[in-house]
Amino acid sequence: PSEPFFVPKGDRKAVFDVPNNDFLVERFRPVADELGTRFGEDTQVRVPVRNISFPDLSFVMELGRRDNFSLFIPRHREMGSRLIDIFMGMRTFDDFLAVSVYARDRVNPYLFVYALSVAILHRPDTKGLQLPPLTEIFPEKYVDGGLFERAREESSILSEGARVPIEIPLDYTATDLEEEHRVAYFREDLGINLHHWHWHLVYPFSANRTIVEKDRRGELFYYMHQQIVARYNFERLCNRLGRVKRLLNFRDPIEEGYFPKLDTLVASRNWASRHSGAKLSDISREVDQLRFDLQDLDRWRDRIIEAIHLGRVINNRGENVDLTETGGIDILGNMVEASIISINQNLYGDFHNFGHVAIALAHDPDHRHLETFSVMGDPATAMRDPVFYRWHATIDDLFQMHKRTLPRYTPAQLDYQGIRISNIEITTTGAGKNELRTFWQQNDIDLSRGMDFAPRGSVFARFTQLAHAPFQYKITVENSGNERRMGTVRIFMAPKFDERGLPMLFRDQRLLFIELDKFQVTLNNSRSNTITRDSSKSSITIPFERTFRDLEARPTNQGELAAFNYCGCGWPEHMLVPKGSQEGFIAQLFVMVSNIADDRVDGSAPGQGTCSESSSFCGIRDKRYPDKRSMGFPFDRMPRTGVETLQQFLTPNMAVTDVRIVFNNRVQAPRAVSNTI
Ligand code: CUO
Repeated sequence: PSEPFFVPKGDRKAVFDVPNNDFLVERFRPVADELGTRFGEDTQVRVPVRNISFPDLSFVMELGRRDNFSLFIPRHREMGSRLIDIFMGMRTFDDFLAVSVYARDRVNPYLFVYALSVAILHRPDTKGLQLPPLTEIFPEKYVDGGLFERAREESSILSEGARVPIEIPLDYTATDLEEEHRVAYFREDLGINLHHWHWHLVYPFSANRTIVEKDRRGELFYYMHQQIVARYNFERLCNRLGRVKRLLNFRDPIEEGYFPKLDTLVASRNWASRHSGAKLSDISREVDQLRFDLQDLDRWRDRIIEAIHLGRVINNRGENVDLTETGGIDILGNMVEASIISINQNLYGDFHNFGHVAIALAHDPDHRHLETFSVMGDPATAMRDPVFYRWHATIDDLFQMHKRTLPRYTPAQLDYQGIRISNIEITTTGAGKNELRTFWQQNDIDLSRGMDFAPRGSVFARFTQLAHAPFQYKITVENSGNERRMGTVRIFMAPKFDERGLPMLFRDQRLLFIELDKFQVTLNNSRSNTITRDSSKSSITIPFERTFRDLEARPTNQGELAAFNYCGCGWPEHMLVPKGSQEGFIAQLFVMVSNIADDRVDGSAPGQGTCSESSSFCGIRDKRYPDKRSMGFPFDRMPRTGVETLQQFLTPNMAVTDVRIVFNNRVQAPRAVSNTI
């Protein structure tokens, strides 16, 4: 990155005063003054850097400056953990700053930004420090590679005020000849990919245990990715595509090809493509010190499945540990992923991560072509590739296998005695009752932080995304008890019909329910409590500004500071509602008010605290997950015997209504651009 990572965008003209002889890499020493002048022009802020004795970075520097970095490759992962440890181990902020500046000029930039981001998210003294969006640091992970030449052209010929945004067409990676391309707008959405990257920063699977061991992280790995697959399937049904197929046989050719058309600016390479019909192979790459066979994946999966069916796993000491009704899923999540807190990595391996690796290296499994991994090897880019969803459908299937072994929820567990929902509806301004509206929206992002060019200043890329009109839920609830009572409102939506246009079986539909919102309410003891709630308040989303912009406004008090950076994690608000269809896609809206006694967690509640907007997907920093129920409740388990349809599943504290999602193929011009231009 050409901009100093630490300096907020408002104060862009800043340089680091590095002590003594340690200015940039030694090779550039002869031109140091010249460089200092060029980058120091108009300097307003000088950041002094302490002279400290620097830690040994030799292991971390074994990854070349111009190589790509993958969290999924164990050796890279170890380097990441080492660097995170170094950053976390600095006793004061000044020491941390000094070592960061020192590392920045030596370490591979992808590795550096990853480790620095994790450290900033977890150090107590950097809680208020903002992470710039990754789209700005490494725009090449998000936009068509051809764009950068044009951006350079624009910037070198025109002054900042005269530059116009460079438009990225919606369809640039494929055509409709490829069926899968119909859902490219979802896979390639910048906000979705930023969310996924940020989620993995907040929940790294490899680092110091104190960072990794967060409340219910294994379960959240399951739930957040289950919801991604559910949302993708919902989106597919809107586009007349069938639900995504699991990747069951690792020797079968993979039908879905993907040509990302992304460059790596650092490595000066294209991200590798995968042709349709590509096959996976055993991996043997000296360069990555990586060797494993597809049979290892088979073996790990067999052992995981055996453990699920036995209802217990074997830990590192050879002892049996039961997969219990509430805690089993957390053990499985960490074990399947696998995170360093896997209960037994020798036995259950590294199934999910090595699946990413095998797919990411399908084009050069033994490094004979000197190629590196493809988009599946990086959480910042993986969701672009159709195979991501096939892989995560496979992973989710393991979790569902476990969920199918659990006792079904009884009506008593689902119901909330004395609470009855009498009506639910959705209102969208300018639309009929229970109608949702979607359309295309253009937006601009600044590429300049991630590019080193002169003259400097902003250069914008204009991209097109799905969006929806804001809407409101109105829920009428009766409380027949004598007292006020609290409850948790849980709102989900799923397609009503399957691929053939037939009403969905509940046992299939429950896996397609996507969470829209979750919040606590107090109900008066009256016939009708009316609850209204804006869609923008959703428990899974963060606002557009949060996803894409540096936040200019600094938080004002300690409490806000504490939670500030969790803000970057969250489903982008513009992708809350699936696309629907022009004729109107019929979905079912589900609302439930559950009994607070079974929901409440001491000291933590959904959406409470600053920057806890996306608490359902991201949790809340330094707090327990704010909902005691199993994640995905009430749809996470098989329905009780006799329940074949959604209607039969309902208890009085639940309600369902049909909604239509109407898509309009018009493109809305960009909203007001950020105040950073
Ligand atoms: Cu998020 Cu596979 O875990 O990418």
